[in-house]
Amino acid sequence: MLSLALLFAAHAAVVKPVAWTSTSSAADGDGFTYSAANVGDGKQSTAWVEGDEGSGLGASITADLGGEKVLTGLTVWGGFWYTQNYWSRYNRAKLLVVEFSDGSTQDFNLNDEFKAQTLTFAAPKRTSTVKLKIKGIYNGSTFNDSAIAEVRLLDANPDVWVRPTAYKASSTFPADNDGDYEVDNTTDGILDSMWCENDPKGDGTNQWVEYTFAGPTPVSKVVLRNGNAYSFSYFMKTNRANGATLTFDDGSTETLTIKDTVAEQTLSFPSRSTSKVKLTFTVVKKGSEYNDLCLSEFYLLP
Ligand SMILES: [Ca+2]
Ligand SMILES: [Ca+2]
Repeated sequence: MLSLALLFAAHAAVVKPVAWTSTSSAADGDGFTYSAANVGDGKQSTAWVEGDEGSGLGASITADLGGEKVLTGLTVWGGFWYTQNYWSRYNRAKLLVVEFSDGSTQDFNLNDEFKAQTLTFAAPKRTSTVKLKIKGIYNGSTFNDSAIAEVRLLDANPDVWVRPTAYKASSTFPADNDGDYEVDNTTDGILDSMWCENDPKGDGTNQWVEYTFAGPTPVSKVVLRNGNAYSFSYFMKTNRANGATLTFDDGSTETLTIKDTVAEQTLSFPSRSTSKVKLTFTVVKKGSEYNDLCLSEFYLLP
């Protein structure tokens, strides 16, 4: 039973709430907003921060699903993820109580880690709302305010994309205060997490990433977010791909023309069955500030 539940969590489709609300939120300022909507904007760097007098114990956020859905769990980016330094300065949830629309609850103990954590429900749950209430905290070093950066609600439907079982890259930029730059950041649904190359001399041309599947799988399109998709401004500052070659496990290739846009794009090619796909960047558009090629999101679909 347990392994089945874990399997659901690892291969579940994401349920998008119609709205997030909170019991309180901190006043916006210094270019930051702290409303509950920030936990559903697809960015780890934006967070809900509660606005209570105290530490945030008892504060909650609620997702309105717009009707009943069956959920199997959720993935939470606990704390304020603007940078790892900010993360350590704000309170993080230690005990999170998940409450459903029928009033039933389940408690989850979170690790104090700068990492997304997937919480799997005891059984698939039919509900129209999901409330996350902070009942225990890890203390921040500077601010006595609790934060949650992002929440993704999961159902039992399989992914519509092909989930890789392994990732590889020609090079990877070392982790810094903003987090890491590993290839699996391209399939986490988060716009401001990404793979970036670490070729000290080049602009990213001929660098590559590779996605391996559990076995031969039909693929005929990719959905991607090019470059650094944190914002238009960061997109323009950072190298992004304008062309690439897909190489399949039989050695055959397809040429991709990638648009120079921060918006999501879908590119199609003749369908084939393959157990891995290598994406080699052939045309790179230089950013105005950082000479590193990045890719924020990349999904292969049947
Ligand atoms: Ca966010
Ligand atoms: Ca990402």
